[in-house]
Amino acid sequence: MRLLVLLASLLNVFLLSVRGQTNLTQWPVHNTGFTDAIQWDHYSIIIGGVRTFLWSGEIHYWRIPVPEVWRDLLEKIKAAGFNGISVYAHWAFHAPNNKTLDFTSGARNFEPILDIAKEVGLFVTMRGGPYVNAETTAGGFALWTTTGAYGPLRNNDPRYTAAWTPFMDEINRITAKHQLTNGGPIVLTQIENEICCQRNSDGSLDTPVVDYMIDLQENARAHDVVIPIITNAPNFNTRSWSTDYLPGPGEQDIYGLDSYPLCWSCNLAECGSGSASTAYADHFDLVSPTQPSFLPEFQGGSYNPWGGPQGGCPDNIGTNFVSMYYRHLAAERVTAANLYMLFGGQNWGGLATNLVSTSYDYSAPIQESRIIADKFYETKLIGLFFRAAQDLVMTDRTPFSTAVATTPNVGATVLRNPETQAGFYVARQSDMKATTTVDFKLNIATKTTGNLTVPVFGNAIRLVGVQSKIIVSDFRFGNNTLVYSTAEVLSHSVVDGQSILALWLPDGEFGEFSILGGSKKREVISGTGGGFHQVGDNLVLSYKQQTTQSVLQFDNFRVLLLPRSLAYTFWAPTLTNDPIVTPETVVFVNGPYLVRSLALNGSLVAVTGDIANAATLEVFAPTTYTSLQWNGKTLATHKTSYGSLKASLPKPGLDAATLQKSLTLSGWKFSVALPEADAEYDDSKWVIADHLTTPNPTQPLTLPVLYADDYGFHTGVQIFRGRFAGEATGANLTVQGGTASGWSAWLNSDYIGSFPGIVSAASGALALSFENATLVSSGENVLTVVMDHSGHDQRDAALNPRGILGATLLSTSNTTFTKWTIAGNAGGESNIDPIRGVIAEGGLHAERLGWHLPGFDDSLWATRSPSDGIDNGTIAFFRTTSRLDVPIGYDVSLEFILNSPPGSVLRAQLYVNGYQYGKFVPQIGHQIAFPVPPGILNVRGENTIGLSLWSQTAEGAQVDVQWNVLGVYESAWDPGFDASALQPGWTAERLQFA
Ligand code: IPT
Repeated sequence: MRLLVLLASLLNVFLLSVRGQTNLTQWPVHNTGFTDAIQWDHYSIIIGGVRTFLWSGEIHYWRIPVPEVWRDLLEKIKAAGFNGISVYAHWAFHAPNNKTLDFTSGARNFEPILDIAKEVGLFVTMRGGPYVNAETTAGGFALWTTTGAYGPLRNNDPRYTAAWTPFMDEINRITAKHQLTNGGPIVLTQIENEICCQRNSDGSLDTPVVDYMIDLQENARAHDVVIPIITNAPNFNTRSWSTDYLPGPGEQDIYGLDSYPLCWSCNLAECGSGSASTAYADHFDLVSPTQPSFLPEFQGGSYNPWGGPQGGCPDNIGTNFVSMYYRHLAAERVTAANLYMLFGGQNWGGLATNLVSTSYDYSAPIQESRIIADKFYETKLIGLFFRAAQDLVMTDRTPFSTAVATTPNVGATVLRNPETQAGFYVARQSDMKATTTVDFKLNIATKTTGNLTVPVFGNAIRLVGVQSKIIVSDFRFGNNTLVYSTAEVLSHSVVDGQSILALWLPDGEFGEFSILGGSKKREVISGTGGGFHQVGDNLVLSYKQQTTQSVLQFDNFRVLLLPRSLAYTFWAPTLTNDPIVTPETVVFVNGPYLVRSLALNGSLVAVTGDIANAATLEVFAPTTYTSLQWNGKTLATHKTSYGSLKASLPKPGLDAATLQKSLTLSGWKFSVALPEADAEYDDSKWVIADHLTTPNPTQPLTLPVLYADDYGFHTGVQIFRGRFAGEATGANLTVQGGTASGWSAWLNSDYIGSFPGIVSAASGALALSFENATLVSSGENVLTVVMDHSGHDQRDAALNPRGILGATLLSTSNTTFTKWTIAGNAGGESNIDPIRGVIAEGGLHAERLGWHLPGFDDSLWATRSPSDGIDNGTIAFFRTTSRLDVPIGYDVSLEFILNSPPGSVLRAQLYVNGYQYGKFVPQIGHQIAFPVPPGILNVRGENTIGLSLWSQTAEGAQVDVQWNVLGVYESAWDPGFDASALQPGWTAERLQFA
């Protein structure tokens, strides 16, 4: 069977070269064999019989663990012209131990994100794992698999198979329930993530991996998942799992390539040679010619490494990147792509792998604070175009060439629809990183009007540095055709049976378009026009884009000319929730910061959305509609001379500066929080670390084994207490908490030293002297080691141990440790707080006893603020409450800013209503701003704020904690929902974890 498929595809490739690029019947149409609701071929994915440009963005429900917020995000995604989202699951998030699977508590029930996607009108690509990578701890592996007891992971080892099977059973049950054929939004599902490789370097099959992929595929099919299974290759070289390339077992339905041309973090040193290639078309022609050119991950931004700049690297990954690289996808004939990330969110609790800090903003189009700004708007320009350019779903390609442009070092890739001959000239400078401004004309071939050099009359097309433009030819909209347009198409809509075409240009640039068959009517009904020219039967308009909108009326359609500044706040909401958008369902709106929805109701046009400032709302609705409603309020509406409806949206009553003034953090309470350092501390309920062997492939330097994972603690701070009796002058300790982690040690309550942490090493080794500590004359001494845990490594490095690798006493009389005990998160794998989950907290005294939780009684604590801090090498905890009263009708983006005096060496963790939403380590890095979403924060109610403060020097430490208002929006989305179910409070059960 496989052989036949291979022969068929080879024959097709052969036919392609013999017959040229315009033969329509040469490419086979595939399906999974279980349904034809989703098909695919060389050109595109065909959903319900309709060829679709799948333009999607990645969002992780576990990085925004508040289901109510998912709607806000998905509405923003839809508004930017996307028709899909892609969702990684997270095995560790659902599986606190190897007997429990939780798909019901809080955000662990992720079915609402699927329901909301369906309601909003977005397809879903489900990427269930079991491995996901994603800069999350252990790449998403259930943390109990990191011990080594399940083998090296990601192969056919029966121990590993038995571990993942129940999780994937459930993922696939949910996937099947919500797949397209059952009325749901899921159209694709991915198994595993970037797994390499189908073959060994000598070409033989890598059977353990191949069998694993077969098992994963069979698991999906056994649960009636009938949609295509996709695979994502990490780079151009692995070439695995494609049915078109060296066929063999373990292949998936649709091959995809992940690509981050500017690297995936702003640490450019990570950019190996080759990762910067963007020659996707050649790659897909080689590896998956009978399948659509598909990027399951394409750079949406880049993650924030420890020590990197706050907010990722917006400099090289902003609007210019969007303009150049998202258009380049089209140039490479890509018709399915997913931006990783579209919304990043946060590594709250212990979610981060040790590469990254709390922020997973990713410089993504939607910021971690949920704010949308220029990058989002620039992405919207291309998203609306992909949605509107129906002929782009089937094109043949002529590679980039400067021959089509009249200026050196400028060129275009030409895409042509073999059925309609519609052309897409993706123009750019030869050097994608060139920063010069160039003007050029383009030599185009049109079906209707022959060869032309455009613009014919007006000023040349301009590219300002890293910028690309898609110049269309024979572009169909409604019953009309543009012969060409040097201004870019934004969208088109059909209202009262007449098309409206929206074109945009950077403010002040020149555009020209030609109307096939001309138009008797050529009326400038608003704003300015330009020069009209009759060319044969066609009518050409040449114009300079003003900073205002122009509206032009032709015989049977209307054109809006928009400058980029207004195109940013131009919206094209749809009247149905079909992700495949037809122009009849689109209504144009301009003005607001965000438009979420539009409905036609009686004579009312009901628009919902958000504004931060006064705006003018304009809607291009059918003539029978006479008034506008904004977020439920009917507005004084007037009809413009050209028939649109307009109304003023007054400046919202609340603004960021006013809210900022009303927010204070005061009334802090304080407690010391390191009683464990005392030799007398009762740790009789702690786990005794007495293992003399470990399943971990890395063997310890000394015994007993002090790997925390071997004792059921996988995340957060861990505390180790080693006892000894007798003479010793110091200790040699090697402690591994992951890169950027650190540790400190105390002997009988005396602080004896710290490893402050560095980004380049996962462990720190110190020879600590007992010189400044007091040993007991008789009885036991206790050495207490507190280790910060920055997360488990990814991929096969997930097994790298965390904990003490080696501990020896410096003693002339051979004194040795007699007993070790370990404390980690309260309850370990027993999951005592299923809502926040085992990943949420660590083993600090304050965490174990639940001091960070709402409802803990701190009335007997002293009054002291974190900015007063602590004055020796110890750990303390601060608590306060803060009430927010954000008025109904407003959404807010709030964050906490943490600061410390220069030179501070400390580790602080911020807790909001029991959730750890910030790790502040000034000696390592950048991050001082910690946004917290509604639902974690009560925007109408009381908030319990906690701060753990661990001084890593004998001098003590201070941290200043402040509110910061990032944005205030009058909004249709309500952040003030009741989130009490997500914020379980303190119970006396916590007392047992002392
Ligand atoms: C790619 C991973 O698939 C994804 O999970 C995430 O880790 C991303 O990188 C970086 O943010 S792997 C990369 C080598 C392309």
